[in-house]
Amino acid sequence: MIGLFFEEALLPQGWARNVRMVLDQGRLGSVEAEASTQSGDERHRIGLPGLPNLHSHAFQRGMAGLTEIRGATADNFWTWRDLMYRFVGRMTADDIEAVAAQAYVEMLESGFTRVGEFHYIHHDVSGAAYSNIGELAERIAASAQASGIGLTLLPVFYAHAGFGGRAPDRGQQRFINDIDGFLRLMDASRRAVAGQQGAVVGFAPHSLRAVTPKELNTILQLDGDCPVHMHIAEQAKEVDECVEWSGKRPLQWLFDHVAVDRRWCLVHATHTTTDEIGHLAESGAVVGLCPITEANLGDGTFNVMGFRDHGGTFGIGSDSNVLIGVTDELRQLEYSQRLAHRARNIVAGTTASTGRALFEGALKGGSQALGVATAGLTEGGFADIVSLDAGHVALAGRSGDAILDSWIFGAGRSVVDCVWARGHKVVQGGRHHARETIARWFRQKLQGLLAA
Ligand code: NGQ
Ligand code: ZN
Repeated sequence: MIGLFFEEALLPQGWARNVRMVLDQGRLGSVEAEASTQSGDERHRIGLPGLPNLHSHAFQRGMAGLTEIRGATADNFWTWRDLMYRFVGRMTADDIEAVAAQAYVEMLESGFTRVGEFHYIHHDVSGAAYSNIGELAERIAASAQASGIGLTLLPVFYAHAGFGGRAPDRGQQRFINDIDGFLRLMDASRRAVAGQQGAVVGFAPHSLRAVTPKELNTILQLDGDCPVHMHIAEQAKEVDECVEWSGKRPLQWLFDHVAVDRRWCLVHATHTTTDEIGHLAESGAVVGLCPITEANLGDGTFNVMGFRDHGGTFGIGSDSNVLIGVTDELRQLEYSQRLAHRARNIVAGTTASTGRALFEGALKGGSQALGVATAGLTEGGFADIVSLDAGHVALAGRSGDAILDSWIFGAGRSVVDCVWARGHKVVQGGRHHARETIARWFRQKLQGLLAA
């Protein structure tokens, strides 16, 4: 058992001084405030819980920065998606594993200790099934293992190209399963993570575009308890097509046909009416906001104010992984609101510190969405911990909430010192222990991919 001592740490009940934590087999055996150090304790100044990253497509890290060129036609989400499909079309299983490992290292170095991998590439480059349907789920599990990040694996059910059961496009062949295939994929995914402490398997109907109502109903009967994630109402065109198909907007349709509750994570929910916002908050589902990706893809701005006023729960995800960063996501979330409303300190509502509201909001919502029962630094919870470099100039003279505000708004990832994921210290001095080897592997795969 390892003892960690923090001069100041953020616990579920708030900031506490002289906090001693005992790490016991990946969990927090005890958390005691106003404690004294014991011999052998590792001492740190500032301790925070690690954050869950509730929505990632790890493979997209490999194309970061490669779609920022204006094409001949108007550039938008759909033209970006065509480029993304082309990239998918070239990635081998080895490529996917290396790129995911790199993404997970970067997540850990920024302060994410668990990832919700919304995993939808299931077949080989030709679109044919691998002999093992869990081949790529195993690659994702291996990357999580190599990096040490906690994994909530969300195998995706994807069957159609658009509302009304439209046949899939050529670029979508690697994603497609029928219900039987998906059931086998679920079994294989459970086997793929079986050896990993704290791993969770949920599932994800990709979007209302990709599943029919009948298919959705069938897969929802799979398991009464695990997390269910779905993309929804991200693009205006998607809302229009849904209305054309059903007479209802996507969220409205979902609430009318499915019992949406706390096990759900609705990713994006960018385009909502006031009614939908109220319903969303009351359902207890988590809204999965991916602020950097939503800005990068030109999605629009989620109605944080309305949602906050109804007591809704949100979490954050790095989605396309064009840039990976805890502080970057939280800052972008708040700034998108400030720009839209020409006001300041919006996510905070009535509480005082925006940094605190962002951080604790993302901790609570992310934990719920990823199937982690105990959020934060508390006895029995996972030992997912981040220490900050108190000597960083951005934190000069800061304590309590000002640490979070200054880290998020005045600095960034350079303030992260150590990160423990399920009790293993994987980042020290801001650097992941396998940073060099994984980066070398990633570079080698990218050179091959981009030369092709
Ligand atoms: C995805 N990404 O599944 O990677 C999607 C694009 C789609 C985002 N929505 C594909 N950000 O939604 O059809
Ligand atoms: Zn997504």
